[in-house]
Amino acid sequence: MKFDLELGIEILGRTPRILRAWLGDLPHTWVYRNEGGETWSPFDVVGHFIHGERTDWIPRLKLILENDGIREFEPYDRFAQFEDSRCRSLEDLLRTFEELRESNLAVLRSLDLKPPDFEREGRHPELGLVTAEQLLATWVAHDLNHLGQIAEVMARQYTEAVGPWKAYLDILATEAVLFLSELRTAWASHSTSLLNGRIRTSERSAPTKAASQHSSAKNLIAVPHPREQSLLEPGNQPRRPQQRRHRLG
Ligand code: NI
Repeated sequence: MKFDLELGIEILGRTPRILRAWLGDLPHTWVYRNEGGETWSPFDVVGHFIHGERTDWIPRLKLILENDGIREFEPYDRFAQFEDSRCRSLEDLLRTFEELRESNLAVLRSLDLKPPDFEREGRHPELGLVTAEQLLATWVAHDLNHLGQIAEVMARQYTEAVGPWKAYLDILATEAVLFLSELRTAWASHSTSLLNGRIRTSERSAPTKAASQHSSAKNLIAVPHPREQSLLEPGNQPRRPQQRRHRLG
């Protein structure tokens, strides 16, 4: 789906309300528990949202518009929330995030971006040149990424409590279990396809809609299962990290 600013703002504007409705008056047991080790609790994730509002999205957008690829972004500290959130209440964090997001969306609208602005570039310390549009799309996807992380850490508090139903719940699976499951699916699908002699390399990477609708017909290609296709792409790693954090900022 191509990026659209108004559609993106629809998500960005909702995130503070989602967090308040979800966590606002939730018992501490849900809010402060992580998955052990260096994993994040829902409280940590809210702090991370705040740090992004202060140092990442709008400051980087302004840098792009003012310097157009010349000045490099400041590296993003993905662990700053542990210090910044110390001794603060969840209510305090939620209110801070609401205010910062509202003010940042007001700034975004006031910039009145025109089509050429979306193509302007910034220099990321690790990724190199990135466009304003990519930054804004990442802002939206990043919100959803960490909302997913909150769902994960909360669901995984019941990893043992659900008993045998754990086998049916992807959200409770460890990375290793998911990878093995995907490998099995990929191997089963791949073996069948090879036996039928229906795979052609060029079509593997770009199955057509018509082909996927009629894959049993004699002269049509076998369409890889989406999981298989994903695994076969060069450089693809097991799909799910332990938590939906991100390596880069
Ligand atoms: Ni993040």
